[in-house]
Amino acid sequence: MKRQERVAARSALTFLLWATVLAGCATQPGPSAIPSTVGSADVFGPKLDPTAIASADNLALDRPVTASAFLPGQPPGAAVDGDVETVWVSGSHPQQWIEIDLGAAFDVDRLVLVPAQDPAGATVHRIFGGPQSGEVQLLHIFRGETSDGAPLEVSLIGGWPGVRYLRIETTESPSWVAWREIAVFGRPSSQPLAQVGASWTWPTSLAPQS
Ligand SMILES: [Ca+2]
Repeated sequence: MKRQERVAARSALTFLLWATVLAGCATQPGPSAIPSTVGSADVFGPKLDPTAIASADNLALDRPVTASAFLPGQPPGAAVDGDVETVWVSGSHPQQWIEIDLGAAFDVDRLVLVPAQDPAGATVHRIFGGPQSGEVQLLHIFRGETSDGAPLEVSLIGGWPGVRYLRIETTESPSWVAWREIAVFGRPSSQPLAQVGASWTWPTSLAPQS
């Protein structure tokens, strides 16, 4: 083989190797494959701090809750009572939703969701928030492998502004939709609620990725 042909053959082989590596990267699921809102970070299965969920800092604690459905003895309020042993159970597979009224507008900068799930597997949870029930926008999508009791968490520097109603819709799951606990953290919104409601636009930098 002439030198030029050997060089060409090596180049072709190098190209094929890189193409194989890149194709492998594109199909390998992993943390980087989980979409997250700009400026935030998803954490699947961090060590749970029960005291934070049951503390007064949890804006969702004991707030009014509605849901698409529930089983007797496992009402929507069990998802915001500060106790991971009590569970809201919809009694059905997706799609199901639960909505919390925080009682006032907050700039929400952290969510912790503790699923009740059997079996473990791939789930998709869409998080909506807004100043009014029925006037909510998509904030974030959790998409990944989840299991019973392993918290899902998202944090956002600066927070999602003007959120009074928080709605979690589960669109995919191998299990009945159920939550052990939903905890919400943030600070009073810097914008008056009426003003937020009258000019409800979502900053491009906070637009969720699907
Ligand atoms: Ca609970």
